[in-house]
Amino acid sequence: MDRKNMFSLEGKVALVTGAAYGIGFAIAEALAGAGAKIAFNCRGQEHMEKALKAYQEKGIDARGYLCDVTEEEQVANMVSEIESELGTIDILVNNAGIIKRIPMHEMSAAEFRQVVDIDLNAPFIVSKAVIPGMIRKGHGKIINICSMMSELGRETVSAYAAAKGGLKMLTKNIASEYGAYNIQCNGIGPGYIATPQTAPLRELQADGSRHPFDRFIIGKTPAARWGNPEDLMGPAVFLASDASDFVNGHILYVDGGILAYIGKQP
Ligand code: NAP
Ligand code: GCO
Repeated sequence: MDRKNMFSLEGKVALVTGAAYGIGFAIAEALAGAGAKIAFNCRGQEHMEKALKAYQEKGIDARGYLCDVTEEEQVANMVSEIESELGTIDILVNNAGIIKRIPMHEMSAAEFRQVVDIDLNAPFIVSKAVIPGMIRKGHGKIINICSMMSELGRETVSAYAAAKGGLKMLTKNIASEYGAYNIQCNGIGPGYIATPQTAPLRELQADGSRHPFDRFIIGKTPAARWGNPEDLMGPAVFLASDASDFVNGHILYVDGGILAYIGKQP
């Protein structure tokens, strides 16, 4: 390890899934800032065009690929295109994800399956596609974006919690199975982050007051604030870099202290 540049990603190729905006975009920006070449994907052409413009405005020459991460053939084609255009993938961030907030007894099996398909099956599919290249190269970094719901449950998010709990264990299993190939697989568990995914939980009420859930999270977070995607940038660079070569199977919670805190007295 070059101790002076242990956080450098110069010469590395990073794929960040679902990085058209939100947490994925911030992580891709951080990895680019550390020197990585960036590939990202999403499903929507409109999202793609806006994302490419946003990356260019930040001086990042990101390559975008329209790909549904639940579709194994699309993922295989995307990885093949990245490898021919940028080189073998050194860093994979499984970030793409959705949530459905529906009481479990009202949720259809199809809705449950859709969340698990994107949030758990897809990280398996994409990791399976990139690991052979990492083995050939003799190194690799896989970062799975987990959640508070990898540890905790709450009303209406049964599918999401099941998926993110499974993603925590998939992270540990990839770490176990591929550590011998100098591949490190870790998770980042963001707390409550202000992105489109959580916008419904922060909507102002008709009387202009804060959403009850917004107030709840402020009370459950020692930092007394929502996180921003930028709060995840440093942890992502750390887990993508040589500085974390002996960190494997770890979920790094970036939650402002939520998991450590019983919560403010009402
Ligand atoms: P977001 O704003 O909803 O962005 C999700 C991204 O994933 C979008 O770029 C979306 O683009 C893409 N995506 C969704 N399904 C996809 C699919 N099947 N194939 C390819 N791309 C897909 O979400 P976020 O808040 O940034 O969250 C990103 C990740 O962090 C998710 O895994 C989420 O579960 C996790 N997380 C979020 C929070 C939070 O508080 N925000 C906290 C903990 C964990 P398209 O729709 O165009 O495909
Ligand atoms: C919810 C939120 C959370 C966050 C995140 C917390 O409805 O509870 O969407 O699930 O997205 O996963 O870590």
